[in-house]
Amino acid sequence: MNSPESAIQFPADVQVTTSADGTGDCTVEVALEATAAPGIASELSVVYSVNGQVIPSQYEFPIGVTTVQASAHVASTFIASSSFTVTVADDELPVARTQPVTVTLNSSGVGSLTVAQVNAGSTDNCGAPILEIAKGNLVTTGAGFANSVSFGAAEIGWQTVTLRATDASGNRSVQTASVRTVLPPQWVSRSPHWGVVNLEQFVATFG
Ligand SMILES: [Ca+2]
Ligand SMILES: [Ca+2]
Repeated sequence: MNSPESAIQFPADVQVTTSADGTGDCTVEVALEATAAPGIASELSVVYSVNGQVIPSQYEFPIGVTTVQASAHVASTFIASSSFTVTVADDELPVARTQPVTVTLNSSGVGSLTVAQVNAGSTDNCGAPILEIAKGNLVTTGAGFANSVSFGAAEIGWQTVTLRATDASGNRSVQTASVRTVLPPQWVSRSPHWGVVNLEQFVATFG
């Protein structure tokens, strides 16, 4: 018969994703299973621990790499110990949520739009995602994403911006938002020309 140590088969290093047990959190439940040769299997007990703390054999592992220590006993006699790693990766996309925004140009004819104005509660399963915006309807790999964008007088009317959410693991998603850019009130009242431009854009959009 083999030595008692070789009769114990500890769990191997494992790589899992957060979605493996259902989506919506940054953890995954993993069942740790050690096996023993048939003659001693019924008396095998294995204690698992992480950082010195005993954990159940069915355990919720966080994102990243966790080293698990395992100690095997047969009939209360210590037989062998081992360690292995559980590596959890976040494979769930963030959710980018936008809301329509109105940007009023300032007296210099410039209006700034920030991420915070466009964001309507974007989330990720692993903490708050990084949010950026860019002009236009872009894919996740599009260029020009930044914390804010600005509009000029030539962009009065309806514009589209794209909000991009990036989680800590680099997963990304996008969502567009409608942006209405309007002249400052004093321009509309003082300048019939600018008021007409605004109206023309309005008709083109809704007429
Ligand atoms: Ca999960
Ligand atoms: Ca995620």
